[in-house]
Amino acid sequence: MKILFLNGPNLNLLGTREPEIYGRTTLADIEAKVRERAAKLGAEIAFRQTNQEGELVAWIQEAKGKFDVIVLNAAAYTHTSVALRDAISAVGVPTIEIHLSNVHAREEFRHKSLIAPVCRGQICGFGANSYILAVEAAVTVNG
Ligand code: CA2
Repeated sequence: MKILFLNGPNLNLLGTREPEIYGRTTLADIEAKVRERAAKLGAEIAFRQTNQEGELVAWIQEAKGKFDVIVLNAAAYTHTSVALRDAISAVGVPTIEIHLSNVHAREEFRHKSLIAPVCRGQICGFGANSYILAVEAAVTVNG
């Protein structure tokens, strides 16, 4: 089982800014926790971050045949990107949408996810633990 974790814009700032919303854990800390949990469950992972929408699209396309599941925190592109939605839909690799914060309890523009309809499910609101829950969901995504 191979899981591709993709992180979108500004998530490289985690732990350094707005700790009241996003906590003090850095993306590197999250990656370490994900690797630990994945190893216990016998899953292999790749963990990437980019600020560019097109790079996320390219990584989703390249995942076909290489990864069993994509776990995607598309950050702000969640709410805006038809390109990401089309890529997820076209490639057909089961994709789990995740967020640190509970997007439904925040500003109205965060309530709408353009990618949710083409994802297997959504995990949000559990801080860094959303990523660990996603590892658990990913290993059972095909039954
Ligand atoms: O809660 C999440 O994981 C989000 O995907 C985070 C995005 C936001 O646009 C989504 O609505 C929900 C924002 C990521 C920005 O991360 C920062 C981290 C530290 C300081 C500033 C931004």
